[in-house]
Amino acid sequence: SSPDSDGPTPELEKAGLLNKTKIAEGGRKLRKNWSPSWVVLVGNSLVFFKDPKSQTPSSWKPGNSRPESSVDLRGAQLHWANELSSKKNVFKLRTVTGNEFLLQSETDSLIKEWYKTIQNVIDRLDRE
Ligand code: I3S
Repeated sequence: SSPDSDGPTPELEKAGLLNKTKIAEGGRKLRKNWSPSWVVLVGNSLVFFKDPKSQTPSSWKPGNSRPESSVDLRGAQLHWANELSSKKNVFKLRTVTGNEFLLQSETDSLIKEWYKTIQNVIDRLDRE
């Protein structure tokens, strides 16, 4: 395929370490299992990688590491969800397909930035 077949390279909006747990898959509730995740917001997707700190230096090669999973933000819903956890600074992301994730950080400013940036992407996609 031609280099342009996927369109322009999507813009990298944000990347960082957050605590993550998936709580529903296709609307079906899952058992919580919190773990640190390297989260990358690029184009219309939130992409999750294994915590780079839990890997050996040689296993973490940016651009060479396979995502654990990724979330299409089109039609997604974002809500603060401190009632869903004993942890502070928790928000819930729900995809159109009924997958639900909680994301959390101990750092107030950091989680607020993530919330704002993800919401901006969702709003942009809603207007398209
Ligand atoms: O909402 P829950 O069920 O109280 O969530 C806690 C549990 O998932 C717990 O694991 P167990 O399945 O072993 O009970 C986790 O260790 C906790 O982190 C979960 O609660 P928080 O409040 O951390 O989201």
